[in-house]
Amino acid sequence: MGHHLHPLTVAMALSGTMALTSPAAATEDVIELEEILVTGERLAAFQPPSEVSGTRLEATRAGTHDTARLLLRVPGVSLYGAGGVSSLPAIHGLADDRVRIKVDGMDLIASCPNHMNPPLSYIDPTAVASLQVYAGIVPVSLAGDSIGGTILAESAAPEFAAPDEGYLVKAEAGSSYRSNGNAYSVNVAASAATDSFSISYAGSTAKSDNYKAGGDFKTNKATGRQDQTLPLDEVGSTAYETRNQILNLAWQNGAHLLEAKIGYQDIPEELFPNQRMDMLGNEATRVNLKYTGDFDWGRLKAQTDYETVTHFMDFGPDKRFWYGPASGMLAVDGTPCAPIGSTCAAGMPMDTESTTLGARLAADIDLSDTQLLRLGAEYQAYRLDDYWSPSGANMYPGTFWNINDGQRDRLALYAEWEARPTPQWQTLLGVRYERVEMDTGDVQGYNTTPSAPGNQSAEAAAFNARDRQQTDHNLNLSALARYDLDETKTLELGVAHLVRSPNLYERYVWSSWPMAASMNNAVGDGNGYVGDIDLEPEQASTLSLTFDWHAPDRRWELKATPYYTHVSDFIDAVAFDDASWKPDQFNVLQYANQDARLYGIDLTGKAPLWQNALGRFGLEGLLSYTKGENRETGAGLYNIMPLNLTLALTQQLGGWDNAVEVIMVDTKDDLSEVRNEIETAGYTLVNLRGSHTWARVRIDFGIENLLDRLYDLPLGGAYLGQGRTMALNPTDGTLAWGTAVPGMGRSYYVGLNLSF
Ligand SMILES: [Cu+2]
Repeated sequence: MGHHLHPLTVAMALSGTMALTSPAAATEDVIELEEILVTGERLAAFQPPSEVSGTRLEATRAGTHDTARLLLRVPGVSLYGAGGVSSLPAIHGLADDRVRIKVDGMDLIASCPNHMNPPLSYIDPTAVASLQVYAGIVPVSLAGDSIGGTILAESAAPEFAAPDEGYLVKAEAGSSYRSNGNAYSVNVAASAATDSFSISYAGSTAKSDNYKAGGDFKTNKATGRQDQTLPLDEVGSTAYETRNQILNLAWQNGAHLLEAKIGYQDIPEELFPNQRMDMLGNEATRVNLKYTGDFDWGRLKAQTDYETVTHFMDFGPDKRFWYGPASGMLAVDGTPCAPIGSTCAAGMPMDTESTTLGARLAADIDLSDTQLLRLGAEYQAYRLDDYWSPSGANMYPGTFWNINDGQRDRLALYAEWEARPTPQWQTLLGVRYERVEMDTGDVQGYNTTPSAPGNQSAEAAAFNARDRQQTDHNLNLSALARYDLDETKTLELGVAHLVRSPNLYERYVWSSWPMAASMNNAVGDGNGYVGDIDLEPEQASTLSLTFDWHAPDRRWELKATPYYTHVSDFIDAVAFDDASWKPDQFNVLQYANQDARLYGIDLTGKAPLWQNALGRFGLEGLLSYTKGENRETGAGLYNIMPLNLTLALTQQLGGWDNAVEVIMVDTKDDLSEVRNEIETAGYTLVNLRGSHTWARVRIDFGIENLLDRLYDLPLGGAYLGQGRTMALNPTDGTLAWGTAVPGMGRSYYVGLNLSF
């Protein structure tokens, strides 16, 4: 915690001025690495407040296949629960599309009405070399169409052989096992390089069954127990299987570096405990071309990338079971009742297809030894189709077009000035303009006759009669100043005004038919959502201060970051129809602009305790508090992580690195009323972690939730992991409102990594 690798790691590697050893090889000589980098410092880019890389990254990724979980101990970050590899990071209470997430520089977009395939789900934890987090205040060169902050995920930079070395050949292999859910993963990486050409490949696969909670959680406030088709402690719809591959080619010639990254992901199954559907197929292909050049005047970076996503949803096994015997309508085990028709349905296929084209040009101009000017232009063209093929019963006879030919194009220009007027002062000032243009084609329901269920025909006709083209002009500003009072105290002050336009689902999802609306839900609360074409962009103004008190060598440190954000036109939700909205149930809601504010504090610290024959002992801590308020209703904002504290007692001895971790989380009772957000109780968890590093071998092991506590995930949403999920509020005892998704019970994990 608070351990800080120098951010130049990425900047230097990208600029091609030095080839960086992979973090896997760095292991114990992290300190040395820092020193090397610092000596090469020119005007340093503003350090991101947090970075996860090197040994810290390796320790964090043992036992998880979800890249977002690598951010769990980053100050200010909390995670919305989703599928096993798709958690959505929130920064200071703002999540999902409100956070700019770049994977190897690409702005990836979740193409799914439930945001099941968010950006970080496209890179395996074992392929990540570093994660940098900017909370709230973001330099405009890294911001854009987001208000909460920025997360930069980078895979390993290319390595080249030294000029007199001839060839460089490297390989790495790893495997992990987690007892809860019987989860395992395998990853391999290999690279070969001359002094000018480098080729590398990384592939990984991970698989898990449903996990088990620390006890029986299926007690439903409304109806007693839910259907008992699964053991009472088994969390339905938490299984997954993923496959990720990256091929990276790079050429280096003097001060020029050209990189081509080709990525392919195939997720045959990822089930969702807080969604009514499951992801039964996700295929993404990416090509990413990047040029970096060093010139007398500075550095030039050019990048273009193209991604296609094919996403498919239907009911996974735990959601399919109910239908056979109870309804007499749908097949139990997936055997289709043929032919489909008004009395026979075979599931509910939902397809989403998208393409994303991105292009970026950035110039870092060295004005002097102490001043840097960054100029940049970015373009992104996004296309999305979301359609549901006929499957019978009410979902019949035609195709339901949720979004037809959705378009969202962004054009951005920015200028950013960074300076070090005196050795103690560092300042940054930037302005960024974005134009966001959106449009979509005509829609239709399954059934186009006036008697179709849920008012489909009339709502489709009204939507089609509207002009749906929208253009937003968004102005972003940010200013940061850092001042070293002396070698043990640093003060940092930031102000930012950041703007995000609504996404395609927020503006263009059109049906209030509960069955259809409940398929559109990006937050896992079980409600149905209807869009609003006239939504305005969200505008967030943030003020943040960091006081950083530390030993000159950072053996101990204490950091406090209080922050305040006011969001005008925050996209919250209101009842779609006041007359039918009820407490303690799922409802149909509509996105609406409302004023909101968020404030809180992050506290982190670490201190050495003692040193004896058993090693060096230390204490690390992280405390986070966030409060979110809807200023119009006075209610809380949805999914705000309650007050929480993580303390770790660490021990280092030779190659051993061990820790006892205690996590304390308060009750979540500051709730979004309109969403009928479920209260969750406070809890304490104990984790044990160990690792040993040799020159070419690293082993990680541990026990998470040592005491097998049964607890609800505060940000896990509503449990929809089994039973009859298609009815909004079923009355037959299955899956009523009121059960939260529980966290994982006791779990043993072990991970092994070898490098050659
Ligand atoms: Cu989906």
